[in-house]
Amino acid sequence: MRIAGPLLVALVALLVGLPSALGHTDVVATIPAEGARLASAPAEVRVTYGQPLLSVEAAAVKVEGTSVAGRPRLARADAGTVVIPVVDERTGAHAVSWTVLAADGHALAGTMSFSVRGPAMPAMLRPVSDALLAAGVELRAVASAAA
Ligand SMILES: [Cu+2]
Repeated sequence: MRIAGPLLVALVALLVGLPSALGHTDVVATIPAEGARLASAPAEVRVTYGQPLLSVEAAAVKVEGTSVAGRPRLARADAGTVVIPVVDERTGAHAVSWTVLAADGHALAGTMSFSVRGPAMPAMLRPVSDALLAAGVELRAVASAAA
């Protein structure tokens, strides 16, 4: 049986086009970006898909296994964006994971990570340095009283 050329082309185009037409959406961006190194913890994590989602089934942000995330939701102005509040400011590696329902009803899971390095060393060490200075002053006072 001979299939007419134009019909064959149309059939192939339809079959090739099907997966993307029926396929679910992908992550197009996250805030913070994957691998980002931040000076302080973000107020929230955003994961944006290329198409609107039905719902957020679950989401977590963990630092050394401890959850720092609040209740996740879809952004009011953009049903393609998952918003995960960060309610506990911690330094270190932040592991983000989520499961959403795409518009086609498929559950999509994803992960990403970023890190928070916290304040610079001098600021962190300032209280220690102040305490050492105060201790030094006390030691001198004791030494002069003993002399
Ligand atoms: Cu799908």
